[in-house]
Amino acid sequence: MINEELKSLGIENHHKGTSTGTAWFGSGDRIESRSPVDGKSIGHVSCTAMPDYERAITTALSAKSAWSNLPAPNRGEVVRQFGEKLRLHKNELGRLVSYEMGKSYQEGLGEVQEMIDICDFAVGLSRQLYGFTMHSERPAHRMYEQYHPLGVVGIISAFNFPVAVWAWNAALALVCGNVIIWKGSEKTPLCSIACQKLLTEVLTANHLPEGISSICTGSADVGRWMAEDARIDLISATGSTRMGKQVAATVATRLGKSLLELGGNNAIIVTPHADLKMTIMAAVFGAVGTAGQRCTSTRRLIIHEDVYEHVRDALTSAYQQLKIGTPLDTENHVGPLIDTDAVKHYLSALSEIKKEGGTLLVEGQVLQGEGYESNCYVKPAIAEVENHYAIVQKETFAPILYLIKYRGEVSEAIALQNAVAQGLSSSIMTNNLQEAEHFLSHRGSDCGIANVNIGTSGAEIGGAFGGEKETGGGRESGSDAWKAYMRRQTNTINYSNTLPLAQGIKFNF
Ligand code: UN1
Repeated sequence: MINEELKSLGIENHHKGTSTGTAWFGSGDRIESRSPVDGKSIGHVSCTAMPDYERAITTALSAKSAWSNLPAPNRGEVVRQFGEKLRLHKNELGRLVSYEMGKSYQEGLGEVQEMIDICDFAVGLSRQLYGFTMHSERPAHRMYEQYHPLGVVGIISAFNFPVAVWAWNAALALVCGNVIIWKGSEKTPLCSIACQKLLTEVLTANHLPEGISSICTGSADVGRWMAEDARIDLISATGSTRMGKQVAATVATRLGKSLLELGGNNAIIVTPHADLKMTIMAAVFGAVGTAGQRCTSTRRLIIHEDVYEHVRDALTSAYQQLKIGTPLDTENHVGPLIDTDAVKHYLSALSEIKKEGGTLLVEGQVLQGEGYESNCYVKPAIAEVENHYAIVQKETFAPILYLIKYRGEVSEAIALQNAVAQGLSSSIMTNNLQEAEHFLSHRGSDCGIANVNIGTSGAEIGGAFGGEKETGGGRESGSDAWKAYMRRQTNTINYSNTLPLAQGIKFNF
């Protein structure tokens, strides 16, 4: 089903999971990529064993100076060409994302569009990368700051955004003058191979050396090697909070830099002043889009008691209309979960909800029969719960939406929203200015993303993306997120013939 796409991406015969560009190797275990869409095998890929990793990192180090010596706008030109390449291959790559990961074809295309957008953003950035100048307290002195490349940037990404999250990191890291080494998810190895192939074609056409972009394939072991490796200047990791805590601790013991984008537990607050039609649309898309497998998926709805019943009834009836099936058919709203392990987590969350006293308004179910052969399709569920339940406090990567009632002022809803360990994305649905501004103030949402009258997911690349608390604190993508990929240097230049000291200190000899 996907053979045409693999062929036109030039990866139909690629079974090696390690690459430094044109070289492909891998002597580790063979893993199979199986589509959650139909359960069929897409291909086998050999993982990265320690000697393969060593070869990749050595090659990356050897490419460092060639790439960082290239002026930043020239690096931007290479990234521009990569964006053009992605435009040409948007359909095939979008389809591969959809088939290997299980999100809808529209969302697969959306991911590739995000890659194109971040390339455009990075091209502009390559002529900026601004530092401040400041006035010295000493006469005839000048002070300014500048940003230099870090060296090697390691990228660890998750299955749910198998291409876009890499591209956010890769495009910025590259224009900032770094070489990159990427471990994508072992659940979506062909997406990683396809991206590496496309970027390598551009690097090769520009006569650039091997090692500017590398990939590794494998499980947590490879991630650990990277986290422990002092030759990697920055580890940018996207995934679960559990993974992030391990990476952060390991990188911290060598005082390395890390950029973490971890779990969310995102809520929409629905006040009595909400446009309820928009609310239902935002909540349904946020909860069931990508089968609830975005880190920005809507997990909780915190609804005022005055509109609670209306919202509850409208949602349960909207859920009856949902079409669940192959994500390659645009008529379907909900595709499969990534694998049968994810289905197990979904089922155990449903039984936890009941155990803790929650009520399932829309029951969950694993679907079977024609079209559901992969055993990865589940019915989105809605549960009435209380915010403090242990299961509600956890991020379950599945389409389970929690309804929580609040009474009184918006501050009550905000308190509930903030009463979780994660702090990624949040929204309020209201047409009341005071409520909206309260939510956005320092007394409001404690998340990295706070929206008004839109849902929690679907962030644009132009803003800095990431969150607080157990979400890890890192920011990727737009705004000044690029600064994490460079080292800052403060420079003071004396153009006088004397040597005045700062703070007025006299030192005569
Ligand atoms: C993620 O789920 O890891 O906000 C990233 C969104 C996307 C990014 C999600 N643009 O839905």
